[in-house]
Amino acid sequence: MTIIAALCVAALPLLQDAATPVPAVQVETKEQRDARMAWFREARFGIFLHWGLYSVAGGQWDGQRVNDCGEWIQNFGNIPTSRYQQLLPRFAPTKYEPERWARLFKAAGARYVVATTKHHDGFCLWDSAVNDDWDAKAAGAGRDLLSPLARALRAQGLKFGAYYSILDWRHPDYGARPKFNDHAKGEPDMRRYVDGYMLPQLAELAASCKPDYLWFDGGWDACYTHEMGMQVDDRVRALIPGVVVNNRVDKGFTGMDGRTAPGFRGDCGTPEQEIPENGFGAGVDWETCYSMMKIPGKWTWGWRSDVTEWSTARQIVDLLVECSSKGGNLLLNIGPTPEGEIPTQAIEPLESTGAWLGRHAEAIHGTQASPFARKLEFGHATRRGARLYLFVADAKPGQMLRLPGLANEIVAADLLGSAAGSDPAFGRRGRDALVFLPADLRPDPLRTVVALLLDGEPRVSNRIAPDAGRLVLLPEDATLHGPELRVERRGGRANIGYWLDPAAWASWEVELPAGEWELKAQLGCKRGSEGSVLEVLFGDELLVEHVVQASGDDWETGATATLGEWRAQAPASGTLRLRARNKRGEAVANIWRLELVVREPAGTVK
Ligand code: H79
Repeated sequence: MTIIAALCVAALPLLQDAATPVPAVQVETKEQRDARMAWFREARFGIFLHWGLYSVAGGQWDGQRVNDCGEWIQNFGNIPTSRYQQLLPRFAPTKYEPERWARLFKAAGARYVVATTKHHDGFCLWDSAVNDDWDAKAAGAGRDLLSPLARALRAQGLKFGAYYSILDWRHPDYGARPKFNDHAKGEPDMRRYVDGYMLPQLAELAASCKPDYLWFDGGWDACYTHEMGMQVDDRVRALIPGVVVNNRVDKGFTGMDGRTAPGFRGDCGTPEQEIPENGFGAGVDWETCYSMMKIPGKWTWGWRSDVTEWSTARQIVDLLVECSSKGGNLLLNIGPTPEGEIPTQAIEPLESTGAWLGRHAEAIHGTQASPFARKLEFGHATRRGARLYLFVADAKPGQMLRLPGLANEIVAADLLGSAAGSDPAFGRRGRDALVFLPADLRPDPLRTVVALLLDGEPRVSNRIAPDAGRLVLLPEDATLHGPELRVERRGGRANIGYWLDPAAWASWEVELPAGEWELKAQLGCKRGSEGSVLEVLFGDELLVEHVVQASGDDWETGATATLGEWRAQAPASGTLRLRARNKRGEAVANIWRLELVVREPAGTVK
């Protein structure tokens, strides 16, 4: 070892003590990370709790309804802090029994619970030593509400996660002080907020509850910087070895789609009220948070007295299946009442979800994302080893389930849970595996699940191939190249649009059997912009050219057109490309779908 290297090694602990950001996560090996994330990946289902002073207000202030999320009432009601704090003595949850909560969440099939320790209003649900007048001790509760919850959850074998808002509407040092904060005096000092308030509070939580998971939120104001994000991330990982930290700890979280920009901290992505179209890809952990409580036109996280709609067990199971099939978790939110009860309307859906999950645990917990890149016609899939689980929405007796491109042999097929009937039959059609639900099927009222045993790990060709002589190419299955071109959604129908630059193009990976093919398209062009020339290529071979016609007086009206036909001499796999030779008006065209129809299978007798 050279002297310089030896000095560097010796200096490292000193640097860490000086709170210099050290990329703590990056020094972890893949094996270490897999071990640390194991419980999170296995879990698939967690419960989110939003509970605090806003629960007392319940969405109403001065006898008026304040629209939007209950936990945002101070902001949307523009309530001065001096008035908002009237809620403090009223937060006296006399019916709070954390053991009961823990039993319910266990019965629901959840594996972890994330509870608000401090939301944007700054109120702390524990007895914080750095905050005497704005915590559970100072409230009607008069005591720490979190440690008993963490203890009760762990007694049920559940993990405990702590939600912590970086954003703070009350603290005088928080850098983006809202106008309604009439409590704060002097100049805010964000450094002092992080070093003198946030970090000590996180140390308190580490000592009292030792969270398995830290769920940061509200770090989007410019006063909270990437350096602070790294500092907080380093500190909590030092305080709680092995802790899981969400991506909102840092600034790489860019929006409610929950992705993490490269180079930023966080173990998991955090989509909010939405499930990513295709997951986040292999090896990227994520969790969708979703509230089961709705008011007209919107959801709420904190309890409101005027909630009109509660997620049903069917909706919860659908969300859970969809997240699992895309390799993510569902964090399902409930806002407990100010008295400390889980609202009665939440109980039946949670218990029914738990009953379904109990019958189908092997198809959810510890599974991996579906091996099929595109949406399946019948529903969703998960997998574990050589097992493939098929979740059938509205299963019908005798229904055929198509598994496009599954190359494996199916060894066995069973109905799981309470779905009853003979064993499903199975077979093949070309490159697709087929499974047939039995004629005597009695479906599961929530979701019918078929468990397949394959001859090994699933091997799937995700190229798009014809079904019954038709190859359908949809916008959501396309790879888009070039500027601006994007998938637009209007009224549930997707189209490729914003084709403003004729250099942009779209492609699909396909399998093309030999034969005489006709290419049709559903496309649109606003009158006055017609005349651009489309080209369709397979590999480098130009198949057809087509002059775009006007289809209406706007860009929303599509029409069906035949683009051309050709003969494929031999079957081939490759890239089908749609490009433009030029642009004659505002845009080239909007494309709703391409469809290849075989006119005459070449030399095949079936
Ligand atoms: O606690 C619940 C909500 O109160 C909280 N997160 C959930 C779990 C939440 N607070 N605000 N929001 C959710 C939405 C905020 C969206 C925006 Fe932004 C913040 C819009 C502009 C700033 C994030 C950053 C999205 C775009 C830029």
